Amino acid sequence: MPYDAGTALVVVDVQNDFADPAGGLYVTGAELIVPVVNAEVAAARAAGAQVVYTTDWHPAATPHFLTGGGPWPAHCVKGTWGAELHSDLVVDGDIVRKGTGGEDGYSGFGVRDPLTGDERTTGLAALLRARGVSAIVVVGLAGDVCVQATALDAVRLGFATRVVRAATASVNLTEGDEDRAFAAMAAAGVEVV
Ligand code: VGL
Ligand code: ZN
Repeated sequence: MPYDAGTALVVVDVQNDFADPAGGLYVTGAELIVPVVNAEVAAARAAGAQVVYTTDWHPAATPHFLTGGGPWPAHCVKGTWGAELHSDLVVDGDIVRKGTGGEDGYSGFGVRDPLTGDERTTGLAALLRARGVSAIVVVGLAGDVCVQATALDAVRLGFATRVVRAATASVNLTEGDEDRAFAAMAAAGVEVV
């Protein structure tokens, strides 16, 4: 990908619970994208682009989890091994946490309380704008969940947005979710490469 100082690479949720086969919400093939993500990090850094990492960072009990009435097995509980970034990931930039108050935190830009519908920003957009960023490249996990939500929000917020599909892996909770997610991103104006 072409990077420059006005571009940020946003690495979404490359955490053990998604990326390690022993993780609580393992995404099939996710460990295989880590070197692809690392190559993007290296290219971004070499071009003077920002690199920012998001992390799903949930309390132990949340309506986001099956135990609280939500759709997901427990994952990325703050302070646990599963919430740590994958040990092979090159980490060279700020880390933005999402879902810390028990909300759904699908997008790196904002979270939503599934009970009240209250929405709150993570501060990512402000951080990027303060650094003169107008374009973002999104990679990471999962392609059909948090990558999709992050990329759609980025377009909505006015960033020129690309997703590197080979640097993502998807949950496919329902067969075809990944293809539908990439079609939706492309339809919204995301450049899928
Ligand atoms: C994610 C499901 C639940 C993700 C986060 O990072 O894609 N997926 N929470
Ligand atoms: Zn989550």
